Amino acid sequence: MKNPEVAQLLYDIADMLEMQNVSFKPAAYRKAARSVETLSEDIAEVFSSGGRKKLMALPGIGESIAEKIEEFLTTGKLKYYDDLKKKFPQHITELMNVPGIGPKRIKLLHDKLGIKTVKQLEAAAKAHKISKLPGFGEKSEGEILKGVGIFQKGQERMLLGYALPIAQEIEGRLKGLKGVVRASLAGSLRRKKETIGDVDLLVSCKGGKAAAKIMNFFTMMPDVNRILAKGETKSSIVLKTGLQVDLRVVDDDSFGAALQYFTGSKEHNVVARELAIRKGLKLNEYGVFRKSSNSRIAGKTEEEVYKAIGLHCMEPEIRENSGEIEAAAKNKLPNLIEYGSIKGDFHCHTVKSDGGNSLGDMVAAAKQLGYEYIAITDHSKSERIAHGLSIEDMEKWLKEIRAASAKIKGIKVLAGSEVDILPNGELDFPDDLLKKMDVVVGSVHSRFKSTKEEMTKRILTALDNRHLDILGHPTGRMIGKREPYEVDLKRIFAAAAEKKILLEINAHPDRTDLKDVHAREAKGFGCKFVINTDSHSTENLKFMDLGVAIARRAWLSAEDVVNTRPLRELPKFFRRIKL
Ligand code: DGT
Ligand code: CA
Ligand code: CA
Ligand code: ZN
Repeated sequence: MKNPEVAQLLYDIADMLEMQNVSFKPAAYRKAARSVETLSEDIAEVFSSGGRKKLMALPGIGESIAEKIEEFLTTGKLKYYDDLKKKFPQHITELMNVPGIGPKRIKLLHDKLGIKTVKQLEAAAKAHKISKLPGFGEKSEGEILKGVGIFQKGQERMLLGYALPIAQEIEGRLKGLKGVVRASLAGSLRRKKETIGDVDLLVSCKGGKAAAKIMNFFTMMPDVNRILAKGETKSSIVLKTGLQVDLRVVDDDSFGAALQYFTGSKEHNVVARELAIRKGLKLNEYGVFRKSSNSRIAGKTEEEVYKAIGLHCMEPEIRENSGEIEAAAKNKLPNLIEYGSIKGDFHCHTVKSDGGNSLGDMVAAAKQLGYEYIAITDHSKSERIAHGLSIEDMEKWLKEIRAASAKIKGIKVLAGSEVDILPNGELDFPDDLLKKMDVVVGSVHSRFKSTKEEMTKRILTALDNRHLDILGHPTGRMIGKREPYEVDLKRIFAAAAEKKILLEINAHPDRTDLKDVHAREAKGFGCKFVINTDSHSTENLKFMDLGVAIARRAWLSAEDVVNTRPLRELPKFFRRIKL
């Protein structure tokens, strides 16, 4: 899938043109980038199926940009981009990825202070050189430092949603290799942590010759950029995407023990090992052993390893030493929500606002996933950048959705909106319009820098609105790009539980919001949840499992998550859904 790469290229061109004070063109490039980003098909396939004409049929892409995309897709390079880049210091594109500073400021900082890299930017801010420049102040200097921090954090760890498909593909290749008996993801990826440091993979085989062959295959894969280490039992590589992958090969008899060990977390393992010691046993990556005789009593499966130390086997997602070992010892483990148990999505966008696909496309894709229902929730009027709908347009759109819904068989299409929660806490549409919607998702999209008290009051006011059904992405964070806003979540959870407002677990990999620990805390308040993808294309609907992973990490059961329920039960949770 070349779409993210092509979109990034177009965004970078837009930024560079803006730095040169070119007018109009940057906006055109951004529009095209957005179009490619939200495209559900692979842009390379679009091109190969109909050439430049087919590219030009995409929204926001004219002849000149289509030509550039064509050049990039066919040659892997773009002369226009390379020439443009030559006019800027080498690391300028890296600076453009620091949140909170735009192209104009980057240019100013470069011209006045000679800043070319993120490191130099950080040093200048720390030495208070930036606040002395005209147009900057102490506040913007502080924000730049914050941006640098977010950038660096984002560089170190990769989002689960982006790493998982890459890792699963490699896992699949290994499973297909001759000599491999079992293969599995391990580490933070298997626990489905929201960001991961590196990918851990484990395979088992019979005999040393097979191990050497597996390692050869692994280190010679075409997407390997660098080999960090290559051995009989452990190898590490860096992929072209920058992702580090560790592979361990073990004898099949100790696969369970190795999987237990390398799944972690480290904190979980420490407690498990102490437990073993107290029972006169020794637990390591090779198995469970009797301390006295050093004879092995378990190792082939995780279940038998845990059983040997007196525990029921825990799902990987909860192995964080946050109460799971105690629960496993007492046979009180939670019955976690299952992957694939979701029956619908309550938050998605179409081309009517800022989505990339039509209503028909979205509904067809939802049907393909086997859903019983899908809510169409385009943006409200204040969301200008996202093409929010005016009151009149939303009235019309609701009617269109209902008309379409009447014709579609096999899935219920619910009409709704993602309505902005305005700074004063009011919803962005009047009550008599909200009344006509099946589903109202309320979200904060502005003034993220309010004080904690202001933001808490704002959201509490919104929760008082009896037309609100779901609080969308409750903390507003974008991992690596925007910190969550300050808000008193305990008060929000208490109010949501009391007023029966559902909390969203937004499954988009950049958001995962609520996050695991917060969702678990909210459950303690008696809150109910919906897992939504916030899809801006048919492709995005597939993020649902990431949301389920967060819910599992939050110890949630199917009963806690409303979209595990069949359509006929929805009226119990939504005031205006009628069947
Ligand atoms: P990451 O990669 O930072 O997202 O986190 P993990 O959990 O994948 O950590 P990683 O890749 O360093 O190691 C994989 C697993 O191996 C880890 O979850 C538990 C196990 N492990 C690694 N080092 C140690 C250790 O020093 N002690 C114990 N008990 N387990 C370890
Ligand atoms: Ca890891
Ligand atoms: Ca590792
Ligand atoms: Zn949305």
